[in-house]
Amino acid sequence: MNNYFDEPILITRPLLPATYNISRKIGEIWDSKWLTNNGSQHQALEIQLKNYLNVDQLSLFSNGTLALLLGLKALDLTGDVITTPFTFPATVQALDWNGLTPVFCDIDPRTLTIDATKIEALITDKTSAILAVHVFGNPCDVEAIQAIADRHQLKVIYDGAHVFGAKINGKPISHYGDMTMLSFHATKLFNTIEGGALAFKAEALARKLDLLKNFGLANPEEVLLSGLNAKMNEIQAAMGLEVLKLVDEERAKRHILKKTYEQHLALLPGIRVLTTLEEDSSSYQYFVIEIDESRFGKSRDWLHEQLKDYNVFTRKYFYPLCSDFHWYRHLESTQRENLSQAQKSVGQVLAMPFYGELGISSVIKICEIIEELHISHKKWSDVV
Ligand code: T4K
Repeated sequence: MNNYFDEPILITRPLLPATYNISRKIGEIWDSKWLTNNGSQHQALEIQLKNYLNVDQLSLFSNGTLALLLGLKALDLTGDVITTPFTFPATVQALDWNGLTPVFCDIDPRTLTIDATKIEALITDKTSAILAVHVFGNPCDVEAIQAIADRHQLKVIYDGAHVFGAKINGKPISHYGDMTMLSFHATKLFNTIEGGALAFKAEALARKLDLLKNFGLANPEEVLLSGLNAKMNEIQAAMGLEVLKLVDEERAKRHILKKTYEQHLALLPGIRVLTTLEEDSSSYQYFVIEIDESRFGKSRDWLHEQLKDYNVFTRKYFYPLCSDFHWYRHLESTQRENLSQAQKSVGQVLAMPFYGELGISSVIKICEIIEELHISHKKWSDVV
């Protein structure tokens, strides 16, 4: 195994500022004796992110899941929400915690986002919203979704955990829908260790979200809403201010790695790159491929396992489908025949190692390993 990596290669590593820059920031926080509850680092980050992302309104949270959970709450949704089964559990768990019922819609085979052509058939008088996910940075069909929502007076919420900084037709992706959640988890392109935000347009929502993430407290003696604690603290915000300075360079590095992957994987049959967007349109969050077993000769699960022998750890995001969670078994929309594309894709998708520090030579080596595995399997199957 010439191509064995000495150190484990993971799908991502956090973007880390130099320790002296973080120490300096922590010094500022210590001097201020203000650790959380809308401190100066928090305020600075909110302004800088608004400018960087070019959004009207932005509200910071302690993580993306709580941002989504409280965003849904702020919109006063009821009953059923049409969503995708192909997502991270947080998307549907945010519905659960709001007492909302997910109605699962199948996905588009090209982008793996909700199939907009199948949404309308699922709408009933109980439907209050569409919760769609820009999966791996692939944007949903935002125009079609908005047209459906307008026809049926539904709210549209995007789980944009994977789309920090991405644009559609030159516009920030969060321009679409009533609100977009962003995740700033350590594994995201832009991170605040844990963290997240909601981007939206309606000014009235800003006040409501400020209340919801701070126990509904209007002042020390007035509780206006049933909220919870979802505030981003000063160390998270300080981390964000430093990481933001590194994001553009990281995007440029990931662009080169993406090109390298694409160039080398194009030589292999049965591998399709799912994250094809570039430049402004891309969030450069993940590099994800799909394995067509009938052409590649072996399954996604086989490749995932074999790569471990070379110290390469890919991920089968988003296996299992959310519609297969045991607590949804009673729901009609979880029936497998309604979700045939999602059932197929969930067995084919593989997220590859993708972060600037990985470097071009490691990407080439990973592609060579895949080629080696493909050839050795082919030789073997030609013999038997
Ligand atoms: N909606 C969607 C569509 C999402 O994908 C997510 C989160 C959310 C909502 C919720 O947003 P948050 O509440 O998280 O802000 C990871 C992340 O924890 C999660 O944020 C992310 N999506 C999901 C896709 O990936 P795991 O369980 O895969 O994480 P873990 O610990 O296995 O880490 C992934 C890789 O990163 C590993 O190979 C190790 C590496 N890593 C991880 C951490 C935490 C590091 O190198 N350093 C680190 O500090 O969920």
